[in-house]
Formats: sequence, C-alpha cells, structure tokens
Amino acid sequence: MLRASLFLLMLGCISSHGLLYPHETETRQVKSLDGLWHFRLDEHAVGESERWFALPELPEPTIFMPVPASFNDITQNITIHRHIGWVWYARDVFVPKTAGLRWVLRFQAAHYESRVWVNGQSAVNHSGGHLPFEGDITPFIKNSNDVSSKVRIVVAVNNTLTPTTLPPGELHIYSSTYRELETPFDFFNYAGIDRSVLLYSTSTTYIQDITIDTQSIDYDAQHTATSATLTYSITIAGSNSHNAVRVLIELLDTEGVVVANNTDSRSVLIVNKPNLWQPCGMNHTHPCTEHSYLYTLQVTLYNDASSREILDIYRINHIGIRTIRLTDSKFLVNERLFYFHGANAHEDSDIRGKGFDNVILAKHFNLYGWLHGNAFRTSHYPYADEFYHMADRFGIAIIGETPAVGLTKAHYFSPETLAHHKQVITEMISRDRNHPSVLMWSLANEPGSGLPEAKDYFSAIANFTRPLAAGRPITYVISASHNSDLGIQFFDMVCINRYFGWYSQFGRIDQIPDLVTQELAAWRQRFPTKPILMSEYGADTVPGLHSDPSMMFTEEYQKDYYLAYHSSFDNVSSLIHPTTGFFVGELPWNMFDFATDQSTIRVGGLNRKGLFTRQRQPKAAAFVIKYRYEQLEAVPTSYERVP
Ligand code: GCB
Repeated sequence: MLRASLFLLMLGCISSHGLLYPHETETRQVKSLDGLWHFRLDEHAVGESERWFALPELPEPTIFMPVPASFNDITQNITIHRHIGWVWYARDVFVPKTAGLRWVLRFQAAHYESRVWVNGQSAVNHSGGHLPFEGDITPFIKNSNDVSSKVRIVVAVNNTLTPTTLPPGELHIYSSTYRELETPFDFFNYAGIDRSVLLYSTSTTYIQDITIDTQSIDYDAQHTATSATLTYSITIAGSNSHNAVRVLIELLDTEGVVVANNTDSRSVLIVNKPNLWQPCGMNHTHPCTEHSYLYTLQVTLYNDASSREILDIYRINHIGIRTIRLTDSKFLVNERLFYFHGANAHEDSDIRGKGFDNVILAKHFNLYGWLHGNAFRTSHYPYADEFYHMADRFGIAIIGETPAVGLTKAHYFSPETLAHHKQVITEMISRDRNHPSVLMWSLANEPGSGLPEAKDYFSAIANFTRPLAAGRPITYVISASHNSDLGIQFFDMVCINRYFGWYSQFGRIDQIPDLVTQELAAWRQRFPTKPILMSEYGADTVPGLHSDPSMMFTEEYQKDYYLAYHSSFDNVSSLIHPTTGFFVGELPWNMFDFATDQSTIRVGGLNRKGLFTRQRQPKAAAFVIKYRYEQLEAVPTSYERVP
C-alpha cells in the first residue's frame, strides 16, 4: 500500500556514480550506435595534435570497423592485429532535439584509455577497459532550425598497458620496428570499442542510481519463505537543483502485481510470501536451463509533491530475493548449502576477439545449461552487462572479478595502482551490485601475494571493499603457496588455482590425487575458518589428438586429469560431507579455448584448456564434467538455520 507520507527529495545534495543500464522506458529513449564506424590506426600518435577530432572525416587510410568488436582480428593485416597505441573511430549520428531531455553517450566498454569528442569538443575520457563510461553530451549538440541535428562522434582508444594500469603491462622498445608490450597475464590484449555504444535520453531531472539488497528472509518450519526485507536507495540528479520531487518505488511480481511499495528515497520493502531467487543446479532448486524467479523494481519520479507529472521512470527487471552467508566451511544461499560447479571463461571468440556478441552470449548460457554448470568467474575482468542479466535469469552464480590480473612484480603494488584498483572496484560494484547472480567479488587473479608489498596492498583493498561489498564475500584468487601468501588473511574465502599434472608433474596423472589432498589440507590448516574453492584447474588439449595410455595434450589426458582431481575434492566437499567438509566448489579452466600471446606452449596462439573449442564444440572431457555435474546436482542439501 502506498504510504500516506510523501517525502520530498531536495536535489543537488546527492552525488553518486550511477551506472544504471540504459533501458528504454516511457521517459527514456535508447539509440544504438553499433554498426560500422570509420577507423584508422594512429601509428605515430599524431591524431590529437593534428586535431583529427575536429575534422569532417578521419584522414585516410581508413577502413570500416564493426562496433562492438576488438579491432585486432577483423582484417588480414598483421600490423592491425598487433598494433600498440592509439586507434581512432568516427561516425555521425542524428540526435532528435527535444526540449527537457538530456542525451547521454554511453560506452559499455572500450579498451583501454579512451578519449571522446562530440562535435569537435572533448566530451568524456576514461581509463580502463571492461566497464562502462558515459557523458552528458546535450551541451555539445548544435542548435539548428531542424527538429534534429547531426552529431559527430570521434573516439581515440589506446591499448598500451603500463605498470599502473589494470591489468598492468610494460612496453619494450627494442628498435624503430620492434616494440613489444609485455603482458604479465595469459590472454591476448584485444582492444578497441569492444562493447556497445548507446545514446540514451533522460529528463533533465532523472533517476541516477538505484541500489537494492535483500536484508533478511524469514522462513517457516518447512523452510518456506514467509517474508523478506529488502533495503534500497534511490539517487536523483538533475539540472534543477532547487526543485522538490517525489519518488514512488514499487516491486512487481512476474504477473505485474505490485507486492511492495514505498515513497522514501532510502528505506525498506517488505515482501510477504516471497518467491526466492535460487541458484540453479542444486538438488533443492531448478536445472540451469530453467528460470529463477525475478521481480521488477519500478521507480517513478514525479515533479513535485502534489502534481502527477512523471519526470522519469526506470525499471530493473532482474531483482532476485536471496541471501548469502558464509560459515567457516560452507557457502550458503538462502540458508542452504551452495556448491559452485561450473567453469571459468573468457570473453573471447573467433574474429570478434573480446567484442560483445549476442550469438556468443546465447551459446554461452546454452552450453552452461547443457553442462549442468551453475557458476563462472568473470575471469579476468568484469564481463558485459548482458552476461549478468542472463545469469540472473537462469540462476547461474557469478564470481565478479576485477581486471587486477598480473600484479606479479613488486613495483606493480604502487600507490597509483592501488588508487586505480579502488576506482575499478567502485565502478564494478556500482554496475553489478543489483544482480542476484553475483555471489562473490574476486578482487584480483594470481597476484604476487608472497611479495612483502602484497600484505599492505591487500589489507588496503579488503578494508576499502568491505563496506561497498553489498552483502557479498570478498576474495582474490591465489597461485602462491599456502605458506607464502600474505594477503588472503584479510579476505573471506580461499580460492586457489592449481595445475598438478600440467605445469608440474608432467604426465603424472597418478600423482594428482595425493597432491590435491595435501594442498587442500594445508590451506585448511592455515585458515580453519575460511571455506576453500578450486578456482582453476585444467590441461591444454588439442581437439582430435588421441593416445592410450593418455599423454599430455590429448583428449584422453584431459579426461584423466579431471577425474584424478574429483575424488580428492569429494573427500572434503561440504556438499558430500555437510558436517566435516570445507571445500565449496570446483571451476575448471577453461570453458572455451581462448586467444593468448604466441609462445612455445600456446599452439596457434590459443590456450587450449577449454572443455569446448573456441568454436564452442565439446572435447571429450566436456562429457566427463557434464556427467559429474549431473551427479553433484542430485546430492540433497540441508537447510541451515541462522544461529
Ligand atoms: C592461470 C591463470 C590463467 C591462465 C592459466 C593457464 O593460473 O589464472 O589466466 O590462463 O593459469 O592456463 O596457464
């Protein structure tokens, strides 16, 4: 029921980043700028001094470049493939001029450093790939006598990584023709405008940000949810900072019925008999091919306390009611044990590189459904928003990871990197926190966490993130040994990547079970109150290569490799041993083969640890994992009461 008291929001006193997904509503238009843009390399870095942003056309030679896509694999030109430095994109667009609207130019991501000009004027700059950035371009739109006016958008993007970027990198200039970007991570540094570009409108006074979390769920004796309390906050921004507006917050079920509402900008919603969002692939939930329950949050902004004039409406259609709790040995979702069993991935595919594509997106989720895989880590950077939307829908758990991969040298743990890391964490959590599928934040992958510098660095990262974490546990993914890591003590869970039988004990599948058992026991002994997850394990496999007995790189070896790990996992699994187990999940490396730098261990420039090829066809091990996950799905789980 609508509350009687309507709170007036005074504008102008609230500031927040606001990375709401650009959805179309009654008050918002969204225009896609995806398509073919004019593109050229800037090999001598002269574009900015020659003011290419102010020219009617980019200087020749230009080519057509699809957006979104990484530029590297679109042509047969090796110079474009391995280009390091600036590239330029340009296109014109018609923006309808409408009084009372602001137009925002939004880049879902571009890698790495971006500068954007609109009609020759600097409109927005951003540092860092994998996360959106946007700018209000209304002031740059020319006045004309027509109802619409042409807008020229020019974008320069630079993929050079440095010791203070995330991920870090180092440019080595050996001669005028020989430059290499050292990338201390194992994936190709694809670049360009690799996610969609959108132009969207809002009213001049608008809903800037929304946060919503499940605070608590009450259950009856049969563990049926009787009520849930959600906390939310709404941020309003706009041109008229002295105006008073009011806001209506409504939660709608899948039938469109309002089940809770409020008129405070920051308050709670109480939902009776809520339908819970459930992660898929557990005995008590649903298969990963079926939908989880999602509500819609509708926020309506009215002009003032008395008028019914609507200024803005925004809807989030992926609200999941669920809680997360970690005990010393279990990962609980809705107070029931959750066991991560999926596979890690990369945003990577033929021709597109890291370019977003709905075809790849849909195939991704169809294959997780086929595999009975209920989780993935967004290794090693935040993925495109659309992955989170689909994961919410199917109940697939996400461990959201920052691009802090490759922090392997002491000088990378600098104050500059720390400041940027905090900025990235803020942007990632601001963008992704309302997705119920995000169950944990991973703040780095395989840092040099045994280096003395790592201790203070990760203490600072943990302290910074904890108040922002929106109810999720925090972690980072470890390659260091149990007795050398200095940072995980500040975090909630131990996630380890281990490659026994691949990067060590070559060909010795027989050694794997004991090594895994000892490894898990050693971490448990050091951190008896933190659950443990195997966040990577895997073996490169060339599809079609066979041998019996199995040899490294064959399909048989990959099968044997996985089977050798599983008995050791099961001995300490919290799923199989609810009272003594502490091992909460397994994520093979990798779901798909993916591109990386050329080297003697990367046949064809690919990391071939995929259960599937880069073209998304299964290798033999995919059937082993599918069979295992079907078995894991059948294990019944108990309900843990909050003490
Ligand atoms: C790892 C890294 C991952 C690599 C993988 C490998 O530990 O986290 O980025 O791709 O090993 O295959 O070497």
